[in-house]
Amino acid sequence: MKIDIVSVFPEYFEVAGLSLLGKAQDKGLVTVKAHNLRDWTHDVHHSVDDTPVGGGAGMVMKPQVWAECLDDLLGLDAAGAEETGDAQATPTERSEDAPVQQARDGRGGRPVLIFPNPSAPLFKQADAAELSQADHLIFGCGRYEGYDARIPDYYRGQGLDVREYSIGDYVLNGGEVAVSVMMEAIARLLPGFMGNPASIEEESYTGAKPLLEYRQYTRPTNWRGMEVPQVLISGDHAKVDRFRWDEALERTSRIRPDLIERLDCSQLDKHDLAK
Ligand code: 6GU
Repeated sequence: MKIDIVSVFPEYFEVAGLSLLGKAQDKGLVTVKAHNLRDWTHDVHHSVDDTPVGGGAGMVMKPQVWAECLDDLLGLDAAGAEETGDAQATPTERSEDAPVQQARDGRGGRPVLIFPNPSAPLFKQADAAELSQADHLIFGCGRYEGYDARIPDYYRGQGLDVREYSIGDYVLNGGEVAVSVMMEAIARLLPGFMGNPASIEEESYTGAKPLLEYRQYTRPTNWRGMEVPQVLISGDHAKVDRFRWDEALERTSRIRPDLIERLDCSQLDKHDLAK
């Protein structure tokens, strides 16, 4: 998988060289490259934003700079004359789906464009799983009060797969942290990324049981006078499974009742339904 990230703070992504993501890069499973959006500016101030049309506080990221950058990363020709005239018009005989074809043939398979946006749908484990199948992801980090809404719309119009996601109901200063979160959630699902693939199977939100996980313990079984639940040292695997499933169900209904509402009831037995 190839990951390109566009940001005005590309240094932020130096961390991608560390930890498991760094190892995955060494193994050739994934390559992560962070680009500085300002490299696609032409003015002396390298400005990437402007005041909002219609008024209001803050600044909005300009579409021209983003498009020059994204066209480059996608291997697309400049689509046409820009409002400012800073990109030359290229009137061609190109057919409707030519840009997508170009993008596909360009750098590593059909790309998916992803823009973090606090006002977008929530990024879920299912999205991470789906995106882990892609060959090429391009993340565009917005800063300040966001980016011109025509940017994602334009690339959708070009036939590209464009996503906008929020990572939760809180406000961050920009998309960088959100991209780190999404990138890690996606990359760890790549085959060969995890040392032990079984640890992915059992996790919360995935697999047959989309519940919060049961609590874990290790030795010593008595620590500072605190015992681990006796059933876990009974050696009775059926009882251990039952105990863990009960705990997962109890914790989920208490902490995340929204997950219980979405639970497939065919996964529950009489014992569960009694509670
Ligand atoms: Cl994706 N961006 C920003 N700026 N804030 C957020 C977010 C994204 N998701 C939650 N808060």
